[in-house]
Amino acid sequence: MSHFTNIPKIQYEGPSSKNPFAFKHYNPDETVAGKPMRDHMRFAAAYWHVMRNGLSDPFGGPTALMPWDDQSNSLDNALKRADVFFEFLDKTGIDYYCFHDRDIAPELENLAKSNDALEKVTEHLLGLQKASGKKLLWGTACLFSHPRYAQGAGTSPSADVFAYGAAQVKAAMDATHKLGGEGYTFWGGREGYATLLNTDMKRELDHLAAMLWLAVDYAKKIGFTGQFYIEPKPREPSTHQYDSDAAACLNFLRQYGLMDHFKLNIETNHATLAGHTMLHELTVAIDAGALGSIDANQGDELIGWDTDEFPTDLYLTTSIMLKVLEMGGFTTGGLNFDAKRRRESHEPEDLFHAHIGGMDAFARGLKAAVAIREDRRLADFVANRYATWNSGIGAKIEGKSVTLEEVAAHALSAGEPVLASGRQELLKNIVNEFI
Ligand code: XUL
Ligand code: CO
Repeated sequence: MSHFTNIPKIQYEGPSSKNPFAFKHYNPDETVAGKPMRDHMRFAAAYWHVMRNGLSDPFGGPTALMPWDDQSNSLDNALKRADVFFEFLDKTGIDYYCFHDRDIAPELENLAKSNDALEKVTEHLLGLQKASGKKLLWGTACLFSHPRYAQGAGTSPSADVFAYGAAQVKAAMDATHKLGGEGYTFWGGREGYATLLNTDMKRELDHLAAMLWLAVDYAKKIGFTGQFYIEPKPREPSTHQYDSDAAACLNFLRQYGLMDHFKLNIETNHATLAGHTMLHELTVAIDAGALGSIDANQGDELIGWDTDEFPTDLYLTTSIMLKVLEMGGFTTGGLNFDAKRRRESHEPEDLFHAHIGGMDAFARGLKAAVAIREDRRLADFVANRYATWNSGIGAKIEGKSVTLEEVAAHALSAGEPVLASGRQELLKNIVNEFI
């Protein structure tokens, strides 16, 4: 039975098409820079936004029409939603999805019953995956919605809450493993503090690391070889979250010896909230060899919270794809639309417009990024800008084969340095040639 009866399977019709249910730029099987577009992007749909987001905001309740959903917390309702979701994946041509345990299955009276429901839904999802060829990009546990996590999960002052969270992680990892998930994500929604007056920060961070180590060890035990990710976000819901940005996450991973086991899942709107550009966060992650995956969305400059809009900004998608190409493409990761419709876009068809727009925006970003790289003017400029490091005193400093006295002697003999222009305006003009 179809739940999106008026919506066709979305096909590529090219830039001149006026059909709102067609791709104008995303042509999944078209080869760009050596591989099909679908493999560059590895698009994923977020179960929580597509199936579970009623579109409420801090001032008003849900508006989204979900005629397939009876609004009950029953297993039956959860199973039916999964069918609808797979129809959505089929019609949009999105190859991957991501979930939290509590999006796909209900939280019931106790942990044993919730675990049981999760197993049943997982079984059902496995059947849907096999029938469709769709794949799981990553799974995760929701350790932030239930009131028990109000003071954190891994960082809770209560060891029993930690244990409950760990049990959820175990079950969510089992589900992810069963579904052949290529990754497992930790987003620490409540892993932070509201005031240091009641907080032992060092102890909380030790506990958070302990949670991650338990997961790493458990993965080995069950043979889960997927990639672990941490997703940085600076605030909201907490006042201060420990995983505040890419640099903070990397510092945490290094401090607790977890660098070999984790990569970062970088989300655009979280970068914005951290006071960084997405380009900055991606650069920090890539330079550490730790960019794993991307939560694709964008924020609103006029609203100070995590608005999770669908990515439509071509400068943004171009800069993201420049970075993805620079690192040689995704391996386990992809572009997960952690994005929701606006509250007033409440009809089911808006789900399609939203994802079509995001996919087309990334297709244009990919093509622009490939052209910018082939053109080479940007890359050559950057390489040239550092030319004084290629020989002479620069090469000696980089090679660590010089003393401070020798460097000082160089400065004395070389005289006042001559700086070349940074040419920011020219470089922006060059980027604009391709967008
Ligand atoms: C919240 C957020 C999460 C994570 C997964 O801002 O981004 O949905 O992506 O827990
Ligand atoms: Co996210």
